[in-house]
Amino acid sequence: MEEVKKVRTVCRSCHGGCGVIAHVKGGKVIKVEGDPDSPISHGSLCSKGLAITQLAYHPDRILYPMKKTVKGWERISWDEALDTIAGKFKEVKEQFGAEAILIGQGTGRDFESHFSRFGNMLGTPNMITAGHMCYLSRIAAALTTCGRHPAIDYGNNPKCIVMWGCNPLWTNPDEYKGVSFWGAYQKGAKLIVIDPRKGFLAKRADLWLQVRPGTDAALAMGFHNVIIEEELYDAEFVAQYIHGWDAFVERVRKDYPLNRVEEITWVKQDLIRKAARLYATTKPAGIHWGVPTEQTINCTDFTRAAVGLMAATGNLDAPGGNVFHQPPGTRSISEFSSHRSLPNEQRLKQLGGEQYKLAARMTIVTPKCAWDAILTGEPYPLKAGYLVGTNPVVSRGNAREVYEALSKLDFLAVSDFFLTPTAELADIFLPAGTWLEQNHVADNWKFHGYVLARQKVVEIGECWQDHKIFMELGKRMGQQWWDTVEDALEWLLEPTGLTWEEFKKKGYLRGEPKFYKYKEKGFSTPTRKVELYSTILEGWGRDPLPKYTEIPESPVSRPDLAEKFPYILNSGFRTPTFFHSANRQIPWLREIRPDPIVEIHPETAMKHGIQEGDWVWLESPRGRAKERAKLNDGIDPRVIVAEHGWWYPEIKSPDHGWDISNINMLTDNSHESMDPVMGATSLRVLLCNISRCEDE
Ligand SMILES: Nc1nc2c(c(=O)[nH]1)N[C@H]1C(S)=C(S)[C@@H](COP(=O)(O)OP(=O)(O)OC[C@H]3O[C@@H](n4cnc5c(=O)[nH]c(N)nc54)[C@H](O)[C@@H]3O)O[C@H]1N2
Ligand SMILES: Nc1nc2c(c(=O)[nH]1)N[C@H]1C(S)=C(S)[C@@H](COP(=O)(O)OP(=O)(O)OC[C@H]3O[C@@H](n4cnc5c(=O)[nH]c(N)nc54)[C@H](O)[C@@H]3O)O[C@H]1N2
Ligand code: SF4
Ligand SMILES: [Mo]
Repeated sequence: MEEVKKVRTVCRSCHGGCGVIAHVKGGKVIKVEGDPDSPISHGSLCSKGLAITQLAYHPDRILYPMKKTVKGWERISWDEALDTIAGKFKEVKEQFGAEAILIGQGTGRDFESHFSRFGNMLGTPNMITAGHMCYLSRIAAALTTCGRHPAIDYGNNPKCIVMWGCNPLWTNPDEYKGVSFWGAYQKGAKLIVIDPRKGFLAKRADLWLQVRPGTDAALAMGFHNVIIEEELYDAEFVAQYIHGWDAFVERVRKDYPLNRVEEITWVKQDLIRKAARLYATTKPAGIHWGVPTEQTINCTDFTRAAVGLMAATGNLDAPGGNVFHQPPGTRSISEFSSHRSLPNEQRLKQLGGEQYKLAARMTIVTPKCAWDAILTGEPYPLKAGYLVGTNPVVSRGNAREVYEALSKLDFLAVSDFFLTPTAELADIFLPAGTWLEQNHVADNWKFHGYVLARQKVVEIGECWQDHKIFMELGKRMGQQWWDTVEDALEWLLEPTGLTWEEFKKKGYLRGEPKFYKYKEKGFSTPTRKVELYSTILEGWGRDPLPKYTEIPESPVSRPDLAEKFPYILNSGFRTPTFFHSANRQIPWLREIRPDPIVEIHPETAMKHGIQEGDWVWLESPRGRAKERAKLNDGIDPRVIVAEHGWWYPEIKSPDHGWDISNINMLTDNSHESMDPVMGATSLRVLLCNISRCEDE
């Protein structure tokens, strides 16, 4: 019998981080299990991580490069694929300038260092990611306010946790896996949950605030109101370290009395008062906030107001509060990505850069500006694109427009595991390696203070890890890269004194924890203080103080539209089995959740003659999508909660049913609906109607 070899590595079926022991037999991974020594996951793995063997060895997975011909997809060599892409890109660059090439990724996939280096060296300022409305938007707002991202410090046992629009037990996002939260909660922390839906955590919370979707910025200002009126703030910190406190207090007193906050947010004044008191008087207390707070016009203002709460209560960079974790000492992503190689005159051409200044500061383009440029040729046309690990036809706002725009590009290359609806629009398909097939210093883009050794376990077909694809494509474009993927990792690790081989053996590195760092150096903002009054926003002619802006498409702002579309659609509910548009073809996962689910209140169901399990149409001014109704009395009857990310891999090429249950057929990406400095798309709050599908 052939022996089973065990290899220690790190998962990345979501944003990644969980430690894995992969069991290999006969050159194939036969199963994975949790690594008990992982500082991130302590032996736990979720359903998506456990199902990696079904993904990696899926019969539909594409294992070699392909080109599209009149007869359909045809296998080609890596040389032909990369030469074709490089040839096209050179042509476009010569004729239209590098800015006419769009490169795009989706959510954090642990290759952003290579993605940005490739883009910068190519000379295109037009890089789209999910960062305009996810995570990077939070980092950007935090940078302008307090200089760095303040992550909740579960390791030092917060006594009060505010779970603000986040569901970490299912989503395990960014800095923390659900298990870290659960550990702190089990030790007796008080729990405040702010969520329009009564889920697992809301049911266990000491206080549950059922907020109207999209109004979190107003609620945060309501918390401030209580903290100011009852003098629950840390007077010493405020006096020494907050810039613009008096102006802020005036704003809060004048514009956010609790009766107005109740009217905006639907949360009773008493409950706001109780929650603000609990947060402000329990020390230490941490806020863990999630992506729904970012996917509206209030994206930047919410994060700024939330950072304000951490600062005013003295919980900023305090153990068990919200802390600035120390980096682990490797080279940073910005160093790796060679920022300076993007010439300033190219930077200035960034689409939307004049309008979305905060996004421009992070060198990302809100995708709407890219679609506009392709479809209208204004301010200049985009001609070619390379999309890596993203399925925008399903994952971006206003899917119909995305589809039209990508179809209109002269040339598109896509790297993925499968032929998704987006990949079907490409001219060249590149087969990417999964996390089982890559060497990387993982998690180096996160703010949790760790880097982790992800080591290659197997090779499958002709798939290459994306890092290698960027390198080899880059070299063909005349860019400076290292000879091998591992050589680049050696350079990343160099300041730590470890080689890649040594790092692999060690497993991970952690920055030495240190708190209250501001006492020595202040905060990394222009005034060295926490800027509740932002000098940066002021310089851009924007409101320097946080505020709540009514959602442009809500029953309040558009009563006319609400006559036909009376419900608030809260789209993007995550489930433990899927990752956005991924995993619909994985048998173990699809079996658990075979259909797209939309949750409605029983009263709403009754009004429309809908019963549990019925297929229903959801419709907005932009389009419609079909999902299956599930009754839930834990949501407000005025709100509808729908899953996103649905396409049907089982419906064959080329469209795979991308427009049947894709909730982004309904979402809006108009400039009026977006955050004015970040360009965050409004995915979570819009108006819709519902009806039973009569043809089912
Ligand atoms: N299984 C799985 N995990 C994932 C993902 C996935 O698709 N599937 N996606 C990953 C990505 S890219 C991200 S960004 C993260 C996101 O992860 P989270 O930040 O946890 O986001 P969600 O699970 O979408 O929403 C969290 C909670 O916010 C509530 N909510 C909805 N709208 C609002 C609102 O307006 N205000 C407030 N206060 N609460 C609201 C929802 O009901 C939900 O309970 O998850 C990551 N992890
Ligand atoms: N309506 C609505 N829409 C949303 C959201 C919402 O809440 N509501 N959430 C938004 C958020 S927060 C985000 S971050 C975006 C995410 O948007 P995307 O990142 O575009 O979505 P995914 O479906 O995760 O990724 C697309 C593809 O990446 C492939 N992939 C996975 N790993 C790799 C890899 O290592 N290499 C390569 N080459 N391919 C890989 C998968 O097979 C999948 O086909 O979606 C957004 N869309
Ligand atoms: S939470 Fe993410 S990193 Fe952890 S096992 Fe699941 S998919 Fe993998
Ligand atoms: Mo995200």
